[in-house]
Amino acid sequence: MKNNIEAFMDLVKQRNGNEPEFLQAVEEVAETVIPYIVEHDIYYGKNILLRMVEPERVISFRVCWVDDEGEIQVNRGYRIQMNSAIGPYKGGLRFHPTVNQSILKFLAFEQVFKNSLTTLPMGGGKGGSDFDPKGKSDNEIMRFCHAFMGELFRHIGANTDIPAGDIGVGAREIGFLFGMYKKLRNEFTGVLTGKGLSWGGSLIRPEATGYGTVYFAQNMLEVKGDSFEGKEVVISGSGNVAQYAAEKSLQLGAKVLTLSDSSGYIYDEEGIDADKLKFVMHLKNEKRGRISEYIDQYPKAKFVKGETPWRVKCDIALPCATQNELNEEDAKTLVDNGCICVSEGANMPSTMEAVHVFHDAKILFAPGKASNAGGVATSGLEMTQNSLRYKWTRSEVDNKLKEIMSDIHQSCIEYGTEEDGYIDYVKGANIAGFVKVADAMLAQGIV
Ligand code: NDP
Ligand code: 2IT
Repeated sequence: MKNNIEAFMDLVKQRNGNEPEFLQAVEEVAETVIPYIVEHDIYYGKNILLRMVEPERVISFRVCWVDDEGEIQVNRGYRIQMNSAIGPYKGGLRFHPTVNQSILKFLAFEQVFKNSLTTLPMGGGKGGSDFDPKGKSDNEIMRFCHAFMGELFRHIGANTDIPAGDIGVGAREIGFLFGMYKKLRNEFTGVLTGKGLSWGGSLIRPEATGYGTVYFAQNMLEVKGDSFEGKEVVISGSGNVAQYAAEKSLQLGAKVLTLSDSSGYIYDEEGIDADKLKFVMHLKNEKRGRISEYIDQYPKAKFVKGETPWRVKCDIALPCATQNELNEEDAKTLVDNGCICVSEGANMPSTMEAVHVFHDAKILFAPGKASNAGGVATSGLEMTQNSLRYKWTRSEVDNKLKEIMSDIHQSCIEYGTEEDGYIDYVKGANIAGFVKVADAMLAQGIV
């Protein structure tokens, strides 16, 4: 089996040798899916995984815009259309200076499996730009978004490819992107999700990824007869996903100890309660400030510069910032400190070595493609409401989100339960995600 996986990875490395994040995401899937393929004749010998690691289309384009000083800026835009076997391409846009083809291909690849898990008919894609939104004025953001859509519009559409937000792309950016799409196409369609409530957005979409990450953790804990009540929770990030993961943890009776950004983390021993979280939301979403400013408001808390929060003792860890933010050492520290549950809000925040540590310690561990799928699932619900020209209530959407997270959890149990009863959620999510896409690809022939 090891030989099969190595031979497959050698091929993928030959073609994508300079794309480390993409190779990492593929290897994690290959480790669990290749053994499954070998045992199942309908998939064996069809190069099905080799077809899945090759994007259906990679689009790269120039984005020129003028900054507030009158300087002409040039950025690079991308859209990776990874797999459309079960539905139109669907996935977020990331604006961050680290964005490159490797990062977007890893995200697009993960998205294919994640979207398959949601039970909704969505293929996988991802896009973005190396544009850095930090420190830019609202007008600069608008000009960049309009310039970006000036090219992207010809590659997307409500039945073709439906982008949404990710790091650096939130409600403000989706508004500017939607405005330009509508102008260029002269049509009002659900081509983007994460829209504002008055122009086609869905209730609960802003909350969905964070809430879903906590609902998934709740499902895992329930299997053990446990809950969030009274638990200490460590969260990384302080953006969209982290904020709503914190909110739901608090609603379920847990104590949230940390939040972070790329400069460091804040540790509040007394707990980040609902009022303090409101302050953080205003600080990050309106003022676009730094998490270190938390201690100016709450001096009893401390700010630890340049570090991630994984050394803080906790019961539950929710990594909600970015890829590879939790390494092997961090995983060992969490396990040694008694952490019983890790639910990934971010995409691939744990390195492969860290995932192996969690697996070997047999703690509850949910990979992002299962636990953060609530965001894209609710995007799918936004698409449904747009098609119906209808609007569901907050509780209707929240109940559907809960149901979807519970269905994903069930799929992981179905495909991931080991002989000793331990649930390997990585294996479960990868195989369950794979089967649906692979069956569709087989049915559609070699295209
Ligand atoms: P936001 O832009 O709202 O927030 C990102 C947060 O992560 C910020 O606190 C940011 O800090 C921090 N961060 C970003 N890059 C780094 C880095 N290199 N090192 C340390 N911290 C970093 O993004 P989201 O909350 O939407 O996304 C967070 C994660 O969740 C990403 O992995 C994303 O792919 C994933 N995700 C998002 C979904 C969504 O619906 N939004 C759905 C599913 C997954 P700083 O301000 O300093 O950059
Ligand atoms: O990684 C993700 O799932 C997202 N950024 C959300 C994608 C979406 O289409 O809502």
